[in-house]
Amino acid sequence: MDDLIHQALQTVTKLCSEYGLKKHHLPPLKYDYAALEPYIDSRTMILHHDIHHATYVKKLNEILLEYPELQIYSALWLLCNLDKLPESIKADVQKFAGGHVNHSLFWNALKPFRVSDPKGELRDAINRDFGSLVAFKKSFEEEGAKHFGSGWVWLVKGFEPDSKLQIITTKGHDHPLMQNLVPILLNDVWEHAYYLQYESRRHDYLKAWWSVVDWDQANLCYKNSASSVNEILAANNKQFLGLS
Ligand code: MN3
Repeated sequence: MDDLIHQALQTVTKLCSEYGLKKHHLPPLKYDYAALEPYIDSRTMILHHDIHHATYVKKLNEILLEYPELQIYSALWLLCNLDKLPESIKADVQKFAGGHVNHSLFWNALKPFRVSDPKGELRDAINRDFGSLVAFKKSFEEEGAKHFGSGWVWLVKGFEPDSKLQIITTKGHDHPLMQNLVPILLNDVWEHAYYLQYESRRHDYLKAWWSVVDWDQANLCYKNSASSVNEILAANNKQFLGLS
């Protein structure tokens, strides 16, 4: 019996160290704060990454302190499973997990060096569904500019292999997977993303932003071969737990 208890304790300890009490972390930027200038200034980058994004991560971890059973899930899983969370934390998890997920994607969608246009399959799909890259960019800017209040503008696709590309906007920090759509490219239209440099000229920011878009990253997202939200979330949880 003692052996059994000992074994059980060992298993629990192992599971806790492997799966439990995981914290969410602010991912470091892969480039300097000033690297995206003159399109995005360093002061905006410092505030955006080190204050705004860092606060979302801190708040998310604070909420989850009381809920060890939720600490084995990635922020994306939590965001896409709000209906499984206690009512009292649902709204805050939506804000802070969403903020963490979207900003992590956003930093990765940018790159400081001279960018080229989209290539291969993504370029073909853009031409097929929007007519041309120029027409796509114009629509993306327009949707981003007219979105009311804080939110994000996205290029997305469905899970079906022949699904068309679409431009959507989401409120707050909501994410396309919440409506069964796969994100390919995103831009932040919260005022904190542009106001220091562009003031109320959101459209100017949206236009300038193309100069720092990492199309290789968008291409990778386009090629995402997952067949369902659950498949993406399972892979994301594994990554969060360090199992992949
Ligand atoms: Mn932001």
